[in-house]
Amino acid sequence: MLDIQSTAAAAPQVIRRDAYREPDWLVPETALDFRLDSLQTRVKARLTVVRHGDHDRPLRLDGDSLTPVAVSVDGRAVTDWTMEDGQLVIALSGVDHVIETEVEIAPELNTQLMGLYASGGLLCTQCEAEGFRRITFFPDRPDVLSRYTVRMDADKARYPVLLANGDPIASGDLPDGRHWAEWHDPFPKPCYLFALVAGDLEANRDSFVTMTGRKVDLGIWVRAADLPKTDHAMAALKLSMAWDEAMYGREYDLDVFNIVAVADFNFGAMENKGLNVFNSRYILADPDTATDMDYDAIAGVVAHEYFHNWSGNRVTCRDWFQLSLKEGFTVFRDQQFSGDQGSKAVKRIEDVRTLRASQFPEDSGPLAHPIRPESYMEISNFYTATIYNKGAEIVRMIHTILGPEKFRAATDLYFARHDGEAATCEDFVKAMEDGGGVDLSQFRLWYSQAGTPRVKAALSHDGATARLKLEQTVPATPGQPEKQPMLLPLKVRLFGAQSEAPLCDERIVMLSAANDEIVIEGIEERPILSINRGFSAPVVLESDRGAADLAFLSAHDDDPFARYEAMQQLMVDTLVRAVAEGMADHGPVIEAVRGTLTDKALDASFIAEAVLLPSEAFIGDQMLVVDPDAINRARDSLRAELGVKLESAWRGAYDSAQANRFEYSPAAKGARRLKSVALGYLAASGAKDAADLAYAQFAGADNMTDRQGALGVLVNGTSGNRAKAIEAFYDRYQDNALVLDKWFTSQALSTRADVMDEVLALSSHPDFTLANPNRVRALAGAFSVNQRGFHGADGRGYAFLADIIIALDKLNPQTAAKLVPPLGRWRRFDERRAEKMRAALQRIVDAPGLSKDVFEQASKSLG
Ligand code: 0A1
Ligand code: ZN
Repeated sequence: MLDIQSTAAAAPQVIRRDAYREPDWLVPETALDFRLDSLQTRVKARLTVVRHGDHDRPLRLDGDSLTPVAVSVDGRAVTDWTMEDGQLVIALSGVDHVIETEVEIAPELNTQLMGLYASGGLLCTQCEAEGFRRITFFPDRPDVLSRYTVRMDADKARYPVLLANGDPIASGDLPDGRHWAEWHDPFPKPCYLFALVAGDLEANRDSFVTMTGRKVDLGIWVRAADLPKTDHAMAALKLSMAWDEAMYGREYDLDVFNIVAVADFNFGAMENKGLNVFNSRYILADPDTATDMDYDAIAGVVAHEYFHNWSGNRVTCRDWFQLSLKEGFTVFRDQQFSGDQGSKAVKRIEDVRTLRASQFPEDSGPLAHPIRPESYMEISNFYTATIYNKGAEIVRMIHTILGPEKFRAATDLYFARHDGEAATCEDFVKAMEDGGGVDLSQFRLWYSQAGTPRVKAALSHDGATARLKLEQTVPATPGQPEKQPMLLPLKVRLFGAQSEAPLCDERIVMLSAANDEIVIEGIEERPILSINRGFSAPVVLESDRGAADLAFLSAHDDDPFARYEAMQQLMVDTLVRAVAEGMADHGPVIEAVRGTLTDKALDASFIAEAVLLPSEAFIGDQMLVVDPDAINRARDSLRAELGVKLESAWRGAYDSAQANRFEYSPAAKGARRLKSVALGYLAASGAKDAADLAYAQFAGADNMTDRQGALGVLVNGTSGNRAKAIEAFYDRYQDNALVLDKWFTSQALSTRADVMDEVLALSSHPDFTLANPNRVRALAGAFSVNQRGFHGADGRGYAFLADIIIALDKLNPQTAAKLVPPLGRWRRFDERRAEKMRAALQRIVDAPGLSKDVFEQASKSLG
């Protein structure tokens, strides 16, 4: 007999890029009316709809978990509508109509944090990508642009502040302690940019005068107690506004720009038109609670969201396959901005480190996808390092190919051509070609081919001629077994081994074929190759440069990124050999680090980056089969020897930064960074006084960078100061959620053998909760990138993560799905670990009632 009772849920529908069709109906005007209440919010929508094209298809309005209370067409109540897969379907006879709907929603019960939800007593919205359909019935797709008027009323005591997109129009009081406000946004926008916030908030107010002399009122809205922590974000906002005018000619276009900070948020922040909503971790900062890294991240995210006003809002995306059109470009813009605020070189190093830590693994695993994907089940799974960070690298390469002036001409053309439109990646590339006067035909492969290209470089020298042989391959990725060669802009320069001077100018080699040979004449002495300077192409480079040449470049290259890179390569080569052979000669690394550490011409922030060993995960990425224990031993041993052999240099670096009082400046930040790096090496050396030094730094710090830096060192150790510091930190900050996240993370990143037990205990701590995404990421997210802890041979790390994912999926599928990828790396591990990782993934896939978010990630990860 046929088993018709099969319980297997139908696999979610796959959406394909090539299935794009223009919308059947447009919505030029939208009026929304909210009667706000945490448990019972009534939403009335009035849509002016216009038939688009010659067809007789009905109007389909997307809805997710909505039930219509009332529907009317042109002022008359109708009942002949139907519901199909959540959509409200209404047959219409004319060319234009006015559609009114009414629904009720319960923000307090919305644990997904998509749509209208409650966070710490506030009501706020998150609509990107498909959250608006959880608020009201609407064609929830980015190519339907509408002008919005929003009226809301609410209890005045609970929700004294009522904000929405655009400009405030009117407000007033109502009977029964309620009040109302109306906002109007003159710019047509897709519904993913809609936002509303209601709550008991106070504003840090300021203003900005634009390049044409218009005054814009700025407000950063937070709980009253947090007001003193908003000055840094406000300064960053004003800097961003001025920078976008100077660098891209982009002026802000409304009279008001508001930002709201909320405690519960799935991502970093959201660029809603005129009303950005932020995860509070990217707004709130003071020296006592935020690290220098937090300060930098705040400035970067404030800039990112602000820059979206042009790259994303004025020119938006036609469909979600074009996501990198706004995200890759905007990340590139925020990276440029941050580079301009401090050291460009250090910013580039940080960005490349992020790319290698999060995007390269994605590109070489089961979830690899091009920056313009071909298909998805759940779009929120595609807010990835590939779309964002690789997308930014691709825009950066266009910038490199065009040069700054032509790039500016091309972006001007792009904004002028597509202002007010929903555009595609192809539109962007075309504008770059037309504005820059170049042919980017082959370059377009970067949009369609996934995988990180590998480049082999070999330099030979004969007489006065240097020959650079280049070979590129692009690895196979899921669904893309065969690849074509890409266009790779490689910045190259040669240095003289004897003269220690450059032998030629920097040139950009455009590698377009699988193999090529570049000839450079007039090279009279043995040349040393500096290649992919500034990380001009996002590739993995293999070269035959030995330890001596890498050490030379780490000391003499004139490109600071290339110096850093040479040092990293030297360290990686040494560590990979140590893992393979059980030992390696540490001498060249130690001497190169000594040279950098004692080079008076270098600034502290650069030194701190350059002397850091590559992470265990990155070392693993270089190996066919990752052996976490051997990597850990090799890295610890090199670290210890660096600590011992250079002890006096570390002490010197530590002491020279010790006396500084807190100040937020590039020089002071660099000094603090180097201080904590030096402390880490002293602890690794086994120096008797290291734990006391760390505890003294912890207890005496006047800022969070020093305090957390010391805590990180103590947490890895065994001294009695460890427990004391963990407890003191908790006691001091237990009422500050953002700092408590650091407390969880510091322990989750511990390098001790008992980290799994500690993480399990922390997951039962009264302050651990699945309801807050930051807290989940602080513990489970951080632990999953702690290679030695997470990949403990007993497999308990995998089981722990699977348990969290399954439990969280019931509340917040988006955040749960983001935790899956570390399990998908099973192919890279030995069979015993791989088996346990697959079992964890299978248990997730088999969990009853699984969301499509987690199903997509886990089933693709099983491969
Ligand atoms: N567009 C935002 C990212 C973002 C995406 C989805 C969200 O929904 C939960 C929230 C934010 C950005 O790039 O900053
Ligand atoms: Zn963005």
